[in-house]
Amino acid sequence: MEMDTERLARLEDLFKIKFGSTPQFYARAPGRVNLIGEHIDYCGYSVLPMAIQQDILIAVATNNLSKINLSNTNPQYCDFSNAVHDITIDTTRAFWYNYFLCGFKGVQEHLRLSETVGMNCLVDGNIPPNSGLSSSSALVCCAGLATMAANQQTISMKELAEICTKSERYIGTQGGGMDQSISFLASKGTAMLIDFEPLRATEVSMPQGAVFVIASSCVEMNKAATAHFNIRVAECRIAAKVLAKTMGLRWQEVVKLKDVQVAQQVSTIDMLEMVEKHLHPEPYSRREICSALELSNTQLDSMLLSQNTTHVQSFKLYHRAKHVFSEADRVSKFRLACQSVTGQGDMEIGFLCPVGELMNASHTSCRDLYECSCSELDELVNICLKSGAVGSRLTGAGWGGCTVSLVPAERLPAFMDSVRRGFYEADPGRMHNLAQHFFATEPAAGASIVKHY
Ligand code: ADP
Ligand code: NG1
Ligand code: MG
Repeated sequence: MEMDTERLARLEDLFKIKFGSTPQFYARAPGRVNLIGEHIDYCGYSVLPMAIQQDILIAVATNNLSKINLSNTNPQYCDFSNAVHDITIDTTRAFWYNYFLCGFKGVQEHLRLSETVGMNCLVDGNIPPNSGLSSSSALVCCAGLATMAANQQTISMKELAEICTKSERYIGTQGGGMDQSISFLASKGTAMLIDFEPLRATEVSMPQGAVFVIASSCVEMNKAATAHFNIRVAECRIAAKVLAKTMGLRWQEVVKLKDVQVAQQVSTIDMLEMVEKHLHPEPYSRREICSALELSNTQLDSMLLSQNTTHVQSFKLYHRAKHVFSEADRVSKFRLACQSVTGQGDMEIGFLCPVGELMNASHTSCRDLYECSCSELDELVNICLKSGAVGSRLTGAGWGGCTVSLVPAERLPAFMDSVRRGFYEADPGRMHNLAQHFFATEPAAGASIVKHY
């Protein structure tokens, strides 16, 4: 696969200066843009992301000191050192190196080696951080891959995705497996439908003549430093139990919203009716949830909440469940719409509209039902649509970060110009490093090890 040899050469030089030796190999893991299927991976539903060119690249050499020595080409991220045994990850502070430790620890536990080898690592990343493009998982996955290679072991990409999905949770966020799966299973030139349990990645060709453009709202949001993300995970978990119990299903066995649908054997659209019938739009208090599920407050905390969500007093079950079931339905429709558009000889913009409409509906649902947008993201989506996109939505967890827009290729230059003027030039702070947070993207390859370049 192609590698930016200049970047590798620069990294090699910096590694020599830092550690006094030549790297033995390089590990690379990409970020991703999620085209549709937001906040549903942890509910068991399929999602449709593609890898982006931006990645985390780590230069690695083993050491015989049984130590992990970490350094970063970005001086904002401080050096860190730790014994290979005894890895503890502090969930109260989201230090950058904790994401590395997540990947390291996941693979270490999986391999169960009597001795894990020490590693000197220099990390170089170009994914805009805290922006919904999955810089966190790229770092976790890259660290996991580097640890596997340093110990001269082989683990399949699928297994690595599952290991890193679990081990990123050491940071405190209780995510699904979208980010780690696409980082390991992506292949160049195609988006992927990712199914869970069992994990599967299926290529989905994108319509010809259409370009996906990523634009940052310039608002950063670190998911491990805030409770927003885990509150949504908890709301979905509680909604699944309450819904299942009210519907007379075996609710003790239900964990995810998809479990309710599977137990009831109906479509995702039918589940929207079930939500109308069995849940109420007013937020549920702790007391109501405890009484519905026959739990004490302490049991609610330990069974359904996490360390950073035990303070939450009210939970919006109806709105979150409506988002999840409708978004799961949009993912299937998006895939079908792409299939029917691909292969149309001369692409007409009209063909793209159904695909774009699904992205727009996804954004509206994220904004109004899931409440994971913010005013800057909403403003940017509106500007993108006025500038010629046929669809535009927030991507990733939200509360800041990036949008993804579907733009007919012939409109691309005018679109870039109009969004630049309408959103970025309106605030000089947004113009800083513009090319890094406003760009057209193509599906990139998944994670890999590079021995020589
Ligand atoms: P994202 O949406 O980018 O995944 P998260 O909030 O999940 O955002 O995690 C981002 C965190 O990942 C950053 O705050 C930082 O700690 C870490 N990170 C991202 N990129 C790098 C990098 N190049 N070097 C070191 N740490 C990084
Ligand atoms: P971000 O914050 O964009 O990396 C998170 C989760 C995903 C998924 C999306 C929302 C992690 C590592 N990632 O992604 O699993 O739930 O939000 O669709 O928790
Ligand atoms: Mg992340």
